[in-house]
Amino acid sequence: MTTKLMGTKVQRVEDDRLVRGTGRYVDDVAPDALHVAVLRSPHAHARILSIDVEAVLDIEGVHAVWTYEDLDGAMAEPLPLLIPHPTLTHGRTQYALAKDEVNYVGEAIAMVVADNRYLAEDALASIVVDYELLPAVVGIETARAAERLVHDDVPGNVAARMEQSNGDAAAAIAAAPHTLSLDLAIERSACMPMEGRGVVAKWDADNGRLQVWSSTQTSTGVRAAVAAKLGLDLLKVDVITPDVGGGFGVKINHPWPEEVLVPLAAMRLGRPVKFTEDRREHFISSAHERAQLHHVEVGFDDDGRVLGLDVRFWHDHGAYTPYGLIVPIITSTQLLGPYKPGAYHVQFDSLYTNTVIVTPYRGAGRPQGCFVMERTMDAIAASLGKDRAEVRAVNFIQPDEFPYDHGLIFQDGRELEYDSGDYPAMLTKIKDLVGWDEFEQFRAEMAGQGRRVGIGLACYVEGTGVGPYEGAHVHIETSGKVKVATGLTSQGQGHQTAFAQIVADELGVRFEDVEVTTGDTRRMPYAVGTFASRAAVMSGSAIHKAAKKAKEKALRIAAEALEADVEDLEIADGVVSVRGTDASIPLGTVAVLSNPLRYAFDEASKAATQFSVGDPGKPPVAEGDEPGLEGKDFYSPPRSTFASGMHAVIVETDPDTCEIKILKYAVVHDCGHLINPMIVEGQIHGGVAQGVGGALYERMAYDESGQLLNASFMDFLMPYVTEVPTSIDIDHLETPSPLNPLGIKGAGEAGVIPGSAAFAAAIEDAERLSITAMPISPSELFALRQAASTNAGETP
Ligand code: MCN
Repeated sequence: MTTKLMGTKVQRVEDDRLVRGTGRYVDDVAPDALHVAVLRSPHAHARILSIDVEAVLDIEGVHAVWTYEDLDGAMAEPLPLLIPHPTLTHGRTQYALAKDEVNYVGEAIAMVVADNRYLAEDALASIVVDYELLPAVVGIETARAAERLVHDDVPGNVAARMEQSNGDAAAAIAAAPHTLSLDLAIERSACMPMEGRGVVAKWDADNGRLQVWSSTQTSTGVRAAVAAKLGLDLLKVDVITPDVGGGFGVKINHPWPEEVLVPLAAMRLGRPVKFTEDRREHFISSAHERAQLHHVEVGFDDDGRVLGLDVRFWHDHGAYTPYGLIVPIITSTQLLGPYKPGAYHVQFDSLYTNTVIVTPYRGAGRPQGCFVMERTMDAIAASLGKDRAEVRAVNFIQPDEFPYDHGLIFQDGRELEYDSGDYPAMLTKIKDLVGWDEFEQFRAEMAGQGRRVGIGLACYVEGTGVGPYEGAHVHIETSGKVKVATGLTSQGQGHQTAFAQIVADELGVRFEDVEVTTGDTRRMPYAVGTFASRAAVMSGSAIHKAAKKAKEKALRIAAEALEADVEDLEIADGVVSVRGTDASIPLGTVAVLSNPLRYAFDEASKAATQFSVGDPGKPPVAEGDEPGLEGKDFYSPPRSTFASGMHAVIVETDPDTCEIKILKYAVVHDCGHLINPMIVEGQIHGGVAQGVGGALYERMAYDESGQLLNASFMDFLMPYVTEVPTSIDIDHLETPSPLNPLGIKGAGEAGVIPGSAAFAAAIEDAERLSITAMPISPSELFALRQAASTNAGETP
């Protein structure tokens, strides 16, 4: 009897290899490749008057130096705008190499291909660029003021203005017994995967075939872009994503300039070519996120029930909009969290600034939305003198109200309709886990020792598993081993383990016998990518369906071989047997029987001969079946599935130094049925660590001229292990999704979403100060204390 693996803590198969240093990353591919170095703009906004590359050509070891002038065909066109939107009336994307103008420090201007990176980097110094400097637009306030423009033809620096509403929010607020206004800000930050971006290309001129290895979250997206830009047929381009040292969203944008420039160089030079991003490049030439200013108007009743909510916000989009409006659209819809907002109106402006582009970073607009809504809940509770958890509870969507339609359109263009959840049960769990009701006693004890503590709570709902589709291919070898392929990529989420669990359960094979490949267009050419916490829902469901097909075929063939009815068969540990008898056949032998050619020529066919299945010349493949023991299928959901969670944190603030210490961090999480609770908890741990970074440490410090002042790990503060909680108390709730066969919802971004909201609440509770902007540093907390005591007429 094979034990079901769904829901069990199976050890990750990836880890042994990775922790021993035997992973294979893009930079490990083609050690003999030529290297690319990119000349990047030192100015945030400038016209390029001339570029002189003459001196570079004389340098020994340099194979090529190219600027925009050397690009032709589709390569000379701007990079694609991946997700257009009707309101994105002024979308702009950059060129692979800048044409005429640069719009942020770090924008690619020229490339050198040389024997090695050292030579290529040195050669960049010999390129002479004549710039006419233009005034830079840095920060949301400057962009809004529009005294100067990022793009001459974009009035007001507004790339897009979008609004949605459900009901008449203004009227509801005007009629409400209580009202509040809040201004809330989140600063710009970015994800910092250990491995930066990277790409390698090899051109096989004899076969007209291009092979590309990319550290990407979408190998099929890169493939489509490379083929289109270089004028190649899709079937002549393979994109392989080997091990990826983290993506966290930034690697979903594609193609990066280097992702098309490196293949172009490989084709032109007939040699393997490589680009590996360094850390400084990651800071100034990949992508950032998060920066938004928000204005909230809310009307509510005596219980704290929201009657009307109006949110206006401004999104810093950086210099270009390659990924469309996904981030602000997510904020505008997902800020509603688990609540019924009464009448709702939201409007945002997506603004150009002369800074690095903005694309989704884990959480993608949700940390901002959660901050806005949870700050609003806390403000309502404070104004009514009510318990913060109680105010949340009166606003919850109730378990019997699902599916719950918010009357809005979500990021995927479909209705914002929650599929399932149980927010009251979750609130009970988080209160128990963190000790909410006992906290005042703890506060008093701490105060007795001269210590200041505070508690904060934040709730969120997260749309996960967005479409349109993912596919899977399950192939049973004659050895009985099972090879599974799905097209989306892995950056550390443990897909090889979780997907193997699904296949082992469905097929009845041993977990050890299943091997999963992701992100290789040679194995699965149709796929979308890994983002929006969609792999478990999308590929998990597709794999489940494909395994089911393979199983049905195996049972059909085995039934004929065993002269039994399909209904009487079962598969366990990779062997098909007739229930209640000794008759059985290994799946590997069924695979032999499924393929007449293999039967004739394959050594493994001996097994079939020994098994004696009747006429060896007549393969028992049912009429209409294709040869081979495999199953292929796709999954396409009707709409997103909505996971949810609640975080609570207890902090201590130092009365003298303003240091903020985490005493307890608790998480209750609902991602439907869990495939692997250990992986999900690992995802939560990583997310919480990023949430701590976003709340207390990480920000992009631009000066007025658009120079990023902290573009290194010396200056950009990422939390070390010493700054993240040593233990996180986690409890799960499983409200299955009715939208997919396994009842799952996504989990990959959840941990990061409520970080800023929960910390702001806890610090506010400890300090009795209003916290309206995150992240918050000890010196900012000190300034707030000083301002408060000055206002109160005390000596600071
Ligand atoms: N899982 C599960 N049961 C569920 C849901 C998920 O066991 N009910 C497991 C899945 O099988 C998968 C993991 O949890 O192994 C995450 O699944 P999912 O929520 O589907 O998220 P994705 O796999 O699509 O990963 C994307 C998500 C995003 S959007 C970012 S950003 C992110 C993240 O995952 N980047 C990561 N987690 C990351 N983790 C690592 N180590 N590195 C990154 O770059």
